[in-house]
Amino acid sequence: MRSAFGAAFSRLLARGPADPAALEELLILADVGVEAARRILDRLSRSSRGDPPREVLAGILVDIMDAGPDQALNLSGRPSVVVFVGVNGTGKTTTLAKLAYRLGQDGKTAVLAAADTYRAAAIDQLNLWGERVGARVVAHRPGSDPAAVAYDAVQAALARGQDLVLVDTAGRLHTRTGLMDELGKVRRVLAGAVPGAPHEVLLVLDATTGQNALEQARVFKEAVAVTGVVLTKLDGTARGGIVVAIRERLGLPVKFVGVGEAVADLLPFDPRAFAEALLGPPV
Ligand SMILES: Nc1nc2c(ncn2[C@@H]2O[C@H](COP(=O)(O)OP(=O)(O)O)[C@@H](O)[C@H]2O)c(=O)[nH]1
Ligand SMILES: [Mg+2]
Repeated sequence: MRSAFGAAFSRLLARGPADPAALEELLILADVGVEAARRILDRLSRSSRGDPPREVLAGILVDIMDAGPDQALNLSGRPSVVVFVGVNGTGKTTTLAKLAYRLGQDGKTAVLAAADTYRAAAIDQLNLWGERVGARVVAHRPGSDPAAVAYDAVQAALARGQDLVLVDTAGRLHTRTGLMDELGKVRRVLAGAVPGAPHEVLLVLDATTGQNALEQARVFKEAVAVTGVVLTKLDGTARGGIVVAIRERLGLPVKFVGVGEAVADLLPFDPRAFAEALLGPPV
């Protein structure tokens, strides 16, 4: 995340209690959202007088963002099945490949399921990533049934004793029932194939779309049982406060952040480090 707001927060919080109006404005500019900003200010006003305001604010932000045990990826399955959902262009396919790469560094093997079957290009893209990260890709023809692809990918993982199945899906929001039907079927097929599957349903959100990402999250949360969020393109925005808004408004844990287009540009979300980056260095 670029630290454009860090300097402003630092200045505001450097000497004693900050002017609440100025702080509220800054929080909203950082995409924390109007309601979350109000609640943060409210908590700040209730903190004891002597404490350094920057540390109190950092503590409040960490408290909101930290999901405790839900922070980590659930890898309890054999194989663990992770489904990626989100609208087109948010970074689902790229994130899936980055995660395969990251877990591969830990010695874990993954099968990639090309269950975004709407566009031939989407299947080609996943095949390319599979080659790059050294993971097997299961794909059917364009237009085929996404649930059948997911099923075959699980069977391939079971047959080869692979640790993970990462399922790419199409991101269509325009027909909510279509999305629900399709993802519901994928989910049922996965649940029937592996106990506890899907172990994660990760909603991929583009940080540069700001409050719009929050609205997407609300719709997807209604349609499918989302277990966590990946916030991509944080390298392209200074308004990282959207993480706070996601936690505060939707209660979803942010599990990873995307910080670039390269395969290593996916980081586990660290609430403390994130709060420090948002607020800038203490002065
Ligand atoms: N700068 C940046 N670009 C990203 C990040 N994640 C994904 N992208 C880019 O976003 C575009 C769309 O990604 P893609 O994975 O195809 O999105 P999908 O439609 O949701 O599958 C691609 O050009 C990616 O390289 C990120 O963290 N940072
Ligand atoms: Mg894609």
